[in-house]
Amino acid sequence: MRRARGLGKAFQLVRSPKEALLRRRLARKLGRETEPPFVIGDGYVRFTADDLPHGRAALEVCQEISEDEKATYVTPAIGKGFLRTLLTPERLREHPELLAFATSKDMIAIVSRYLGTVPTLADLRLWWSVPSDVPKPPSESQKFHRDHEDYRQVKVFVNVRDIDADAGPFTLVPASVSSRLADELPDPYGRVEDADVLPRVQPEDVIVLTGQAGEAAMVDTCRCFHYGSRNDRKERLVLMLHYLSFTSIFEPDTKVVDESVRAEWQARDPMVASVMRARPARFPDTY
Ligand SMILES: O=C(O)CCC(=O)C(=O)O
Repeated sequence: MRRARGLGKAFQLVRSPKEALLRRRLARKLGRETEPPFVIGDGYVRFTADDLPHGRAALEVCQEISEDEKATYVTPAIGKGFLRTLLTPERLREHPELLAFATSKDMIAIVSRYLGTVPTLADLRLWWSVPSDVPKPPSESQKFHRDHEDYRQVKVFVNVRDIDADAGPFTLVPASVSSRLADELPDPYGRVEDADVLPRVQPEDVIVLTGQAGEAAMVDTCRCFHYGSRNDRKERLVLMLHYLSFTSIFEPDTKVVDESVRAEWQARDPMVASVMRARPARFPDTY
């Protein structure tokens, strides 16, 4: 898996070397110019929506639209039944606060510092995890796993409503502990049973993102084992932002940040344009 990932990244680099280089340079420049309010430590950091520009406004939009979106939700033919996406590209266009939050200079400075490159915003979703009503054994992303888009990536999770233990909170193991755990597991790239994880880590190494509406975290889901949506009693609503390096192997198949949304944001400013840029692309000469 590590070798396949390395080859995939090399391929992306060969496709657009100039862009990859410029993004790295820009990340260094941003680091010199912007002192972000916090940094991502051991593969994750907790914060609140009020710590970043437009965070409160984005949270309020999600709270406002979620009831309507739930009422009109149509189950898609494919996808996980327990984890639903409420936001549509149309809603994103109607509520610019969401992309303003996702592309603020502070947000991009934090993610760029962690990734070493100015990221692309691969996706932005309002996730609705629906209760199963009857207890079921965890399946798919309800089991411990790591994502495979890259060696590093950043997902941001903002609690849209209060989330307690019954609402299927996102749960993670910090990167350093996950790395040691991966060395001990027979199949560290697959879905892993709790029985294989929990005896190998300390209870305090299992970080559960319960909290009030507005509490949030940034998580490197490639380095940190994690799961979520194990909820058989209460629903969970979270805003999820997904940042990738330009050279990441793949992006999500279906995206809320689609080409029409990107196109409208390209003109805002060079930084936003670069974050919203889809692959493959060339940096503008004026950049
Ligand atoms: O919160 C969840 O339901 C799990 C999501 C997940 O596995 C991921 O974002 O990679």
